[in-house]
Amino acid sequence: MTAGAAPTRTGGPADLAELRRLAVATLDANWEHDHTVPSRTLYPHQWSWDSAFIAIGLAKVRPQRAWRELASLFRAQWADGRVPHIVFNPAMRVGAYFPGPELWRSSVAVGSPALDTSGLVQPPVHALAAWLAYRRAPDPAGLAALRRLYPALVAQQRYLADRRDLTGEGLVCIVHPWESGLDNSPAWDEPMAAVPAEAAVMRAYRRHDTTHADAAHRPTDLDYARYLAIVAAYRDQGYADRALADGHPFLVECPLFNAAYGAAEHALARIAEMVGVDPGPHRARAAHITEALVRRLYDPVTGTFAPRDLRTDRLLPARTVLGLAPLILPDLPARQVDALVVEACSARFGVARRMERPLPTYDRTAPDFEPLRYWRGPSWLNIGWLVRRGLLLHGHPELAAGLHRSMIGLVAAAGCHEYFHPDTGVGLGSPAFGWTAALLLDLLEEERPTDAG
Ligand code: 9WN
Repeated sequence: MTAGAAPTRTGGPADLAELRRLAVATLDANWEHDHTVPSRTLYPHQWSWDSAFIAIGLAKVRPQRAWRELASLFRAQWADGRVPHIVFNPAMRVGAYFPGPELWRSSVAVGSPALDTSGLVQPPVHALAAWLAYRRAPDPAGLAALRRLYPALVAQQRYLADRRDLTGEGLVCIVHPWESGLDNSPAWDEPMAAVPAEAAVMRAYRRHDTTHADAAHRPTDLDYARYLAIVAAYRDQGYADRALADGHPFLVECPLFNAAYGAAEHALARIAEMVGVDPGPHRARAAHITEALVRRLYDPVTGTFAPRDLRTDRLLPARTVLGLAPLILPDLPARQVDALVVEACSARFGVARRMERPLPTYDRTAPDFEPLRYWRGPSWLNIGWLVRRGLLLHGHPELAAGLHRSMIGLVAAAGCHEYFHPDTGVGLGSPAFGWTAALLLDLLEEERPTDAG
């Protein structure tokens, strides 16, 4: 089915031209001097992986903005190369987002930039985004932007390789669920249960998210108490990674984060070729990451990838959509590709040529599947976009077309929501969400990604 046949239901934009207009209008409305806010209400600052996805969508319609989006994010890169997961807009009123700069206190950390930021990172999808933005707008201005970004993208990878590979085995760890981007995924339930905190901690703070979104669709107060406890542990070490091995409360190797880390080296090899640098070292690193991912996170019993908890050295049991993310690696071996296609097409995730229900973020058959709560079931466009890309890369165009149709159908019916009920398609969270609009635009372009694009 083509995008033109996207289902339309009452209340949603009717046709493709209207969908395109809605997406562009959403991105324009969220544009804030040099970046796009994910949402004016829920997330009024700049977020790291949001900006990467947004740049991909902006490239065709607002190419200059696509490059400004990435450039503004990288202006907040720390001296050690980390790209912070939030860059705070100083023009926003205090308390516009919780937790704000007063909690992160980045300005007193060694090597932090002039702007207030968080001290965490998010999945490094930026090199891939820069490469895809260039493919979508391959003009001299784009090439100049790629040239400027290349050293910063290399430094971002270097930070991860040098500071976050705690075992020396070739994968990098995340130190907070927020770093996964899938904050309250059931994947994190086991390690989070071991983080000491009580829901009562939250009485000292005022959460902002639950004034803009239904509390039943967001993480719980207990989740937030633990999020803050982990931030405090990291911040009180000055965000210095050398202390992580000495009892940091959350240390996990995540399959999505590491798939992005590997895909970044593939993208950097392409960018290096374009800007006249030897791509060989990037190719070698990419191969090393894929090999480590298969060795450390692939579970032959379940036939999918799982996060490894470094505190227990065990694979975590929840079957989440994080396990499908290694499909974005062009060099994933056929054995793992085939197993992930089986997993994707199982009743757990329901990918099919004629998908009847949107891709969920968690195993639909699990007893604790929650279709309304954030990353514990709902469907998100960035995840569908990544899985679709992986299916295309590995020669499954019919399955990719099913996902494509289902994602366009979601926005056609409900608008550019942050996430969607995985059965009914009802829109949840922010109603005008940046990456939903951006990735919808990209999907509407009907590009067929190959290894290169
Ligand atoms: C915490 C901005 C971000 C996304 C994350 C999503 C959510 C923040 C929050 O919003 O996280 O970083 O306040 O819940 O989980 O993936 O980048 O859109």
